[in-house]
Amino acid sequence: MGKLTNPLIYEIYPRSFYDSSGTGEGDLNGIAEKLSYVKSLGVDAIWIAPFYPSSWHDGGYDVIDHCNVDPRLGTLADFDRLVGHAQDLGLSVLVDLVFKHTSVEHPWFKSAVEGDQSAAERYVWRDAAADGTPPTNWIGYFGKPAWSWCHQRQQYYLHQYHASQPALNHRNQDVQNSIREIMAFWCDRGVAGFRFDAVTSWFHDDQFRDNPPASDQEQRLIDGVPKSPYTRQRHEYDMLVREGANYMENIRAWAGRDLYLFGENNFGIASLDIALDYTGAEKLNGCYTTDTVRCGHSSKAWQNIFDKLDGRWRTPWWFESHDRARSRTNLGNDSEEFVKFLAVLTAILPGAALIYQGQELGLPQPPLDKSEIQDPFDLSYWPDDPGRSGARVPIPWTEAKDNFGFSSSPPWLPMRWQAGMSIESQETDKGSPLNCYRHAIYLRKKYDLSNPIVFNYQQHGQLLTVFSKTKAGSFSAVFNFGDSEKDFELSNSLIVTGVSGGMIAPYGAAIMEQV
Ligand code: TEU
Repeated sequence: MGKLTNPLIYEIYPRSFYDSSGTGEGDLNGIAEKLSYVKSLGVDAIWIAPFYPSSWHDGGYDVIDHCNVDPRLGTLADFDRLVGHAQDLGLSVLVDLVFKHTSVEHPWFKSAVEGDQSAAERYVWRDAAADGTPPTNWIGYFGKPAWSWCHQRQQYYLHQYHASQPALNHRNQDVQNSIREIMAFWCDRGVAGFRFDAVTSWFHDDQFRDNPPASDQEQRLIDGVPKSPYTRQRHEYDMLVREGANYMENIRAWAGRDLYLFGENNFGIASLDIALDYTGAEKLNGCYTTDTVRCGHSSKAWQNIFDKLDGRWRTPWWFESHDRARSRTNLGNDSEEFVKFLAVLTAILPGAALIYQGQELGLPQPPLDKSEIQDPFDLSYWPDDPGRSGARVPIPWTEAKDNFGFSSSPPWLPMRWQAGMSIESQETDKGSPLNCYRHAIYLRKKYDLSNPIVFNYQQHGQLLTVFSKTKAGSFSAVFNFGDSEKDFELSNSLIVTGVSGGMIAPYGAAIMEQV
């Protein structure tokens, strides 16, 4: 299969996609079984969230062995079959590599704890402060101190997420060699590229300076909820770019030219600048970032983003992931109109884009009780933050079977979907979100909309208008981000939602061909 350029990538969270073995958790064979559905959407690639042996304290992002499959999800032979099947269908497979940290159960960390010095150097250790407290005031992303005490070594180890996820030291040669080997291992199995987890957090301040107390404004910058007494492991922007962004050149050199590499920017401040710094011809192809998802509901925000990117389409667009509450509820007004609005927007945005499983169904954020939640992020910020578990509830395949056809056993998170939301119901409904996504993706491909030669945009109050010229023609699009109707004349429309009788409704959108 050819090299990926500006791909449309479908994210699969394996535990919640499809369960082929009746355990209540999805698995690799389940993905393979349902690949033709994924193909039918028209996407170019799948990104499979971690399926490696894991201690499952952080949904699989606490890896014990980077080169294997967790027995709960299958085997390496299942993975190979999945890749073969994907290739037959013309779908590229991207896997998620977690190099920010490992699990405490990883053999490297276990050896480090047992006293092996070279294994210890793969991680970040510090002595306690004179009064026995952690060496710095850093707070992790899950809201707790970023240091945990290791009794055996009589030292603290750094972790910016859960205490079971000790941070790797990327300045260590053995870590770098392992990254190269792990990438080669998956390339040999036929993957077309990688998603690098939390890629902008791989480095820490090597001078171990305390963070200043966070200002109110800084606290609000983190997803709108004040979460910690200190800016959370807020590296100097300078260091992030100097060391972290330059490190991407090594990653590219180790991976080779042909792989599609993208990363997740989880740095909340100056997030677009950082994403741009991490990408480019010698670095990552793409780096997705919170600034772009947050502008889901404002025309002015889009104008700012487009101005800032200035044709550098290296920040894959996304509205959902396994880390965010469902967009219909979180960004929109819970209407089907909003779901279709995002589908149309996804069609015309230049560059790569991500779609998360179930986004194409317009699933709302499902209600969960605190007692049903296992995710450490959600447990820390409950109930102030909408959390991540809702997006991880398994997706509904059919209403005709128990557990919406996801599994023959009770699912690992309760499924409370409304009637009509399943894939089976939406397949037969021409006006469903699913069919709107299919149509939007079809247009994106047919007219090469992800690769514009010219891309202009204008914001007039609540309306955003876009003009795009590609090899396949000239197109205009309109999006109503406001809460009132606006005058609007349609001509030569390719896809329309919420436009009628010369008016465009709130969250109405259209793409038109200019003939
Ligand atoms: O996410 C990093 C990250 O940005 C999250 O911690 C984010 O702050 C949080 O989910 C709120 O939106 C990646 C993975 O996608 C996430 O699932 C992991 O928990 C995390 O890294 C640690 O590996």
